[in-house]
Parts: sequence; structure tokens; C-alpha cells
Amino acid sequence: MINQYIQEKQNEINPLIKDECQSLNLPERLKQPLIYAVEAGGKRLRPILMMASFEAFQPKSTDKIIHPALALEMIHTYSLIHDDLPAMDDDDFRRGRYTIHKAYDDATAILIGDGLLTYAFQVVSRSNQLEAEEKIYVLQQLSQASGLEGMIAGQFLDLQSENQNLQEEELNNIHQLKTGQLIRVAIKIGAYLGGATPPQIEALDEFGRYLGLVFQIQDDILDVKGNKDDIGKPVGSDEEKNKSTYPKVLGLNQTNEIKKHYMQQAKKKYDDARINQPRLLELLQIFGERTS
Ligand code: GRG
Repeated sequence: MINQYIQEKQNEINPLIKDECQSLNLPERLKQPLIYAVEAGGKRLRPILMMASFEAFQPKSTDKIIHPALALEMIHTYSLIHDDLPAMDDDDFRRGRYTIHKAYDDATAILIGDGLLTYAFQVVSRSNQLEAEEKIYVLQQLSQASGLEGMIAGQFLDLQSENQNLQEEELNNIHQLKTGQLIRVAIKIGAYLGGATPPQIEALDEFGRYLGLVFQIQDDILDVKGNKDDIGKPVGSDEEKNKSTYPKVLGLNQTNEIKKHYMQQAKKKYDDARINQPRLLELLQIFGERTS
């Protein structure tokens, strides 16, 4: 059921994100790496989460969510491109293919990342589906989550933490910023545009916070126990870079325990929101048990 939903949404998102990029008037040698960057391969989990959260409120105009969803995936894609650069995590593979700086060069990867980040805001601000007030909300939320106090601070702290022995609390802080902010904002924007009340937005925002932690914990587990073909990059890359991860700090058993605990906390917050969208719970399950 949920797999079919994910597939349907991927089929909706993939051509749209490609069309948005294809429609740009660009030199061919810039467009090629841009299309390479946005072509299918990613799981599109963030836009799917946003759509599921939005649909929980049975909104009248279902097209409203498209531009914010595409923008979020563009921001996520930019973050992965820059994260893979030699100055950051220095990874050669992503989504089962060469990273942009490997397939092209560093300058191209930096520029494609910059371009996707700015284009995301353009796509929302010129949307013909959103009211002016909605655009401001979406732009504010996206810029805050991806900005200095959000993902950028998380990335900075993560890079600084290499070769350091972090405690669980510090790990949580880094990941709530680095990975968690975009996941959380997906849920929040979906709820707001769907017409959620302020208490519902608050409860779902907390749901998103736990979901982000569950996602990262599973990512760390996959780096230890995953399969290279499934995760699209070599297993053990965290260990190789001497990074603090949940399994390293807590051991695998305890890591699985806290993952379960956060999944339960997320479920409680979902209940607090008093909505009927079992897909969000199924997505929580997928986040916690995914193999890719
Ligand atoms: C460069 C400013 C800047 C930020 C980068 C999110 C991030 C910040 C870096 C990613 C590092 C990383 C691999 C973290 C693990 C969790 C994660 C975000 C995995 C990738 O997300 P998926 O699995 O990827 O949703 P796909 O390819 O499916 O879109």
C-alpha cells in the first residue's frame, strides 16, 4: 500500500522536477549536469512527506503542494551535491552513480548546487498555485530550515566533529539540524498549506522532529549493516572517516532501542495532532526500517 503511494508520488515528482530544470534557458554544458543532478535516483522522501502531511487535511486544491514539494527536493539535492565535494565529505558515489564533481568537476558541482538552491526559492515565489501569504510562509520556513541556523549549522558542526568522540546529545543536536530540519519542514509546510490549526502544526512539527532522528539513526545503521547496491554508496564510509555515529557511540543494540523509542514518541505526536493520515505512520515505519 505505502510502497504504491511512494511509487505514485515519485512518478509525479520525477518528471516535474526535470521539466522545471529543462525549461531553463541555459548553456547546454550547464544544463547537462543540472539534469544529471535531478534525474530519478533519489527516493524523493521529503516531497512525499510534504504531500502526505498536506493530504491529511483533505485540501480543496491539491496542486498547491507541488511547487513547495519540488523546491524542497531541489534544496535537498543541492545539499547532497555540496556535501559530496572534496572540501566536505569527499564522496565519489551518490544514488548509485558518480557524484557531480566526479562526473563533471568541482566548479560545476558548486554551481549546480548554488543554482538548485536559488531556483527552489524562485519556483515557490512565482508559483501560480499559492496565495501571497502562503508563499511568504513557505519561503520563510524553507530558508530557515536550510539556512544558517538550520542545515548549515548542522553541516558545520558535523564537519567539525570528525575525529572527535561525541556524546548522544551532541549527535542529536547535529542531526536535528543537518538532516532533521528538511524533514521537519516537509511535514510543517504540508500541514500549514493543508489548513492545519496551530496546535496541529505544533504536534506535527514534533512528529517531524522525531522522524528526522529516526531517519538519521537508520542511516547510521545502514552505514554499518547496509548493502552497497541498496544504499548507492560504499558501506563503512562513516567508520573510515572516523565519524561519531549512533552505533559507534551507543553500540548497535542500544541504537536500535533508541530508534524504537523515537518511533513511539513520533506516534504519540501523531496522535496529538488528531488527524487521520495512516500514511504518515507508514512512512515513519519506512524511515525506521528502510534498507536504502
Ligand atoms: C552542504 C549545506 C550542506 C549541507 C549538507 C543533509 C546534508 C547536509 C548532508 C547529507 C549527508 C548525509 C549523507 C546524511 C545522511 C542522511 C541523508 C541526508 C541521506 C540522504 O538522504 P536520502 O536518503 O537521499 O533521502 P536520496 O538520494 O534518496 O534523496
